[in-house]
Amino acid sequence: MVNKPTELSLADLRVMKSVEVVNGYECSGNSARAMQGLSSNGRFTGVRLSDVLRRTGVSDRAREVVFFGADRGNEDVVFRQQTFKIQQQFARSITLENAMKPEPLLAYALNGEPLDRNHGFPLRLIMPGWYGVANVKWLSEIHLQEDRFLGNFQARWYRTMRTVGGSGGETDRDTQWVETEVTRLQLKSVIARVRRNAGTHQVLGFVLNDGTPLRSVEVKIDDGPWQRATMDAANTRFSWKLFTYRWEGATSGEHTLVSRVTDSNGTVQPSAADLARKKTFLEDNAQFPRKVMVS
Ligand SMILES: Nc1nc2c(c(=O)[nH]1)N[C@H]1C(S)=C(S)[C@@H](COP(=O)(O)O)O[C@H]1N2
Ligand SMILES: [Mo]
Repeated sequence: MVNKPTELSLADLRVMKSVEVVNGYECSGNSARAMQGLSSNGRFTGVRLSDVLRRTGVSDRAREVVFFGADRGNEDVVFRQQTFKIQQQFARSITLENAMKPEPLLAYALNGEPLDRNHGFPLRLIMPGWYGVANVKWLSEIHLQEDRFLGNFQARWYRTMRTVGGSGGETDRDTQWVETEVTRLQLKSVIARVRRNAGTHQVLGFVLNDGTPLRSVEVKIDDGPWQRATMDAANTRFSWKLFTYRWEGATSGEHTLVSRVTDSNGTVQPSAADLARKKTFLEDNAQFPRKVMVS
């Protein structure tokens, strides 16, 4: 559903107007319980997706923009009682409305260097403020269509199931199950490091979110009060947002440290207990208590 189906080389894209974004994201599977550390931050360079779409022209009926990676594999798909082995290309979709916003980027460079193979050479989609999975690597095709895209990585693997209402009991008639796609980063902060610093201790961490301005980040030590942390002046809207907290008078022995972030809408990072009704493991943005030994 474009007016002019177009093939673009990397050289064609490199002569278009380039933009940069410092973008932090994490894998939606990242959590204190399972896999840890699947997050990063970098400066991506590329062209605006909206510029490319304007160049091809978009039909009035198009609603959905689908991004295909070059990687593919076989997957068993159950339809009613039948199982099919189907070939799936990695693919994700966004609405045309989101595609025409200024943020989405077709990126060919990371930190001033051409993307390397692991990070999606030659080209990847960058969706600032969204979970890792949205950032399709090894981009080979962009497809516009009217209907929703139902591929595995959109409709099946990357979704979250939670209960609302009722007692939360899984068969309680008053309890509703809500299923949602994994899209924008849920508000999260993590303590990443503690270091000794001239008689005090410095606690360092980062925040990831959808780009909403932040109100505060607080740190709690053992059973003490929440104390305000300091945001790094170099943080930008879609970067990971670094913070530090000066920990005075740490006594030797083991301590538990945790952080929590609040955004300007008043949304507060949940505790693990607050997330009890999220039944699937993706999008775990719970506060993350960490133990540290002071010698
Ligand atoms: N083509 C393609 N793109 C992909 C994936 C993939 O398997 N194939 N994985 C996604 C997921 S789940 C994540 S978390 C990010 C990881 O990006 P990184 O390798 O730059 O950290 O890439 C996303 N883009
Ligand atoms: Mo991921």
